[in-house]
Amino acid sequence: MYIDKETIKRDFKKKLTSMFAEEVQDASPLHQYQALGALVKEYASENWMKTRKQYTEKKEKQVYYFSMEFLIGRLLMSNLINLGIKDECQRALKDLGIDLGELEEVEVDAGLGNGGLGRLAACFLDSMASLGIPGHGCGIRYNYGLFEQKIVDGYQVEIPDNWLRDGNVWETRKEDKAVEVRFGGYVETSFDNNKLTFHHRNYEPIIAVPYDIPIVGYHNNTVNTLRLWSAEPVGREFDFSSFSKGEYTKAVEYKSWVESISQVLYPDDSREEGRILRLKQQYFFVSAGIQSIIRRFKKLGVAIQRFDEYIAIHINDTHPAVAVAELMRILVDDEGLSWDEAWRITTNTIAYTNHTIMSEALEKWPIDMFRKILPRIYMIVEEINRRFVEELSARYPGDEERIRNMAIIGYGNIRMAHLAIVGSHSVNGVAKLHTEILKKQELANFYQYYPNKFNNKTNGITHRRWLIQANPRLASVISSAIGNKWIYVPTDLRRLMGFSKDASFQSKISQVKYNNKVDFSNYVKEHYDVDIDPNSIFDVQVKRLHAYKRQLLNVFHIMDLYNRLKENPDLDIVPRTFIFGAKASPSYYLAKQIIKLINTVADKVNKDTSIKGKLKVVFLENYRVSLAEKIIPATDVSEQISTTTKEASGTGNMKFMMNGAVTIATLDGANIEIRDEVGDDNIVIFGMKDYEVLNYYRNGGYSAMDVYRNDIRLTRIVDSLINGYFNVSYNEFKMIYDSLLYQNDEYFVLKDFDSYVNAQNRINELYKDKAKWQEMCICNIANSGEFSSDHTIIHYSKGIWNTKPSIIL
Ligand code: 26V
Repeated sequence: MYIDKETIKRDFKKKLTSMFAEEVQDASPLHQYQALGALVKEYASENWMKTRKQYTEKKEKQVYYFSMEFLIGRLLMSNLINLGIKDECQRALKDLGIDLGELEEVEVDAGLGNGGLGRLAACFLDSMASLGIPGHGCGIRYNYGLFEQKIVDGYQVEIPDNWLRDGNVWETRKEDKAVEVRFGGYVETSFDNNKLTFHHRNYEPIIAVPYDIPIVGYHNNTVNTLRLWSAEPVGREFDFSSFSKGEYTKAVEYKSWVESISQVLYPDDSREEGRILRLKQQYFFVSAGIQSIIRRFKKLGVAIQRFDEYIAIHINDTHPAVAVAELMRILVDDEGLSWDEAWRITTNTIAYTNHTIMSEALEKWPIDMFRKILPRIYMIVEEINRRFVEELSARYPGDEERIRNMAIIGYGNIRMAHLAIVGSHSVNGVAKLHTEILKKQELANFYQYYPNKFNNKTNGITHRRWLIQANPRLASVISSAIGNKWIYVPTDLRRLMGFSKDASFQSKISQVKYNNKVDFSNYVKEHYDVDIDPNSIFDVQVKRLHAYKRQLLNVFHIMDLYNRLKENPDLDIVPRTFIFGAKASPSYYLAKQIIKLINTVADKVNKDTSIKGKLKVVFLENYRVSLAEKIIPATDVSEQISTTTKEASGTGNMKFMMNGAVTIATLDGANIEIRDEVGDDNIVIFGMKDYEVLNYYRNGGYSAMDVYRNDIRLTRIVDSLINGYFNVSYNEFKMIYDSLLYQNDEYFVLKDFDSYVNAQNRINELYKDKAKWQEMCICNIANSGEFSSDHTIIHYSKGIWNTKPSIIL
């Protein structure tokens, strides 16, 4: 799309007038941002209509990505870039005395996700639209996203994320597309026309109202839709009738009960109470989403028996797995299909991605709770289970244990992963190792039973947001070397390999990094009043705080380095700035202690002038998408140090690589595939191998206590957690201490310590050789195209969904 500067100026002023009756110079940055956002949305609207129309007219197969989380962050800049009007817009605003960069900062992140899983969904939406694939998102419009994190006295404090306070310029409320979702009540059966029929009685109805957000493809006229559902009480009439009967309180209660459903995103912590509400959230958006798909499908005038030829539904983890039963319910109860026909359609339509082997994240719902909330859905799950167990008994006669372990319902629970596997035609892991572990360990029984369902789809990231948008300096240096084909075909970045030893190109790359580091240093100075040196190595670990991600290992290395510097202030190391960013789940106490530890170490180290500024530690508050966009382009060393086998894929690892950081990593998740791309010389690997970890988990034999006793560095570090070394209360880090020594260090922090310190020493040496370091950085950028989510989405599209691009002219 091309719009000239003068048109943008005129349209922008008009928007300010119509929305706020203000002139440019009188409008606040918020109003300026809102007017610009509304204008950009308007520019996208024609193509939005066109896209929808073409999909319908050509009866294109469409895919719906069902996810509890879409961590989309900000949209202004990515929409401007994808529409192709960023530069013109920047110039227009400049003429009006407005800095586009400043307006960008006004936008509040849409933080509707916890971490990797939610961000992946957002990257996938961008890639589907940019590839012209008819693919949409379906989720929940939470009134509150993931909590905002404040650090007070070194502790995490959670603050509600009221992201809708000033409205959301990107969404359109579609009241006419609302549907009803039913909870509770009971089911009556009757014989109508010789057919067993089910009647859901005495249920609580809820209205699901969709809010649509345009998903703009890159320079291709495609605009797909992210549809987020909001829960509302049924009609005003309800309130009035209750009121007139003197049941005012009941009406108010009903209203707040309904609204609680889309009120808040759950942190990814299964310890959290209030799981009932989460089950309601799941059914709420799944039912609404499927109803609206059916409604759209019916407009095509195609027989319902062919539903699966026109629709693919992808479920992002098990959170939307109730889709299997809901689609069955609609096909059997509402459409009158036979069970077998409905089952064929359902399993052909649905596909499932597993994102973790962490057992605490495997969803189970107690039968009683499930049945009470979703009585008809429960009956259907029971029937699916009954038939599945029958099949299993035929295949494995007498093998009761196997059958019990594989059943969907067992030990008083409904196992959502089993429902998802049985009810879909494809089950995929998110990196090669992860998929192998699923096949050989976690889901081995299912893999034996359904070998053809299992497949791998290694995760990816959108290079448009994570390179073009977040790092414009780098994007421009790349294009000046190899042209801009890489923007459309990201694997074309490989051609940078031809420049990896080129001194002049190396110096350009190094200059870009330096400038990004200066920008980030200024940000840290402004927000944290900490001076960091852009000439030091920026060593960064940003991700959710989890024991398995081992932020603790990173801290222990810092403590060791500090001890060494105290002993020898002239130690020959390149100055280092260790940067952390991480939210801990509110009830995950160990994780919160680790945050406190990082801040405590930071305090001690940063104040100590005797180490001559060689070491700084910064904990960034409130890590989120928009902060990731600032820190990743400024990073030298990317920390990907999870306990091998535990990180399903990781996607931050790919973002850093694409921005020319060197990775220090265990051979876990997609780190392995990154290593395969760049080769051993361009990544620093350490730590236990997958088979060693699996062997210890299976057979035991690890003694954390021995490792602690035999390594004097570790004795000192671990002891300092409880011996008054830090100026904190005696119990402050007791839980960390106990997890290592008395719970035998489940994640092998102590075991991998020595190998990690050696790897860090290698980083130090490598960095000293400027040319070699730059070569490594270039090699990482050059090989990152493989990890564009465009690539991933092409594989989903061909291998799972059977969708194809629909070019919008
Ligand atoms: C778990 C739970 C448990 C119940 C409360 C709500 C909730 C929400 C999220 C989760 C965690 C889901 C698993 C997850 O986020 N996995 C991550 O997925 C990324 C994308 O595939 C992958 O890169 C990461 O390695 C993986 O940890």
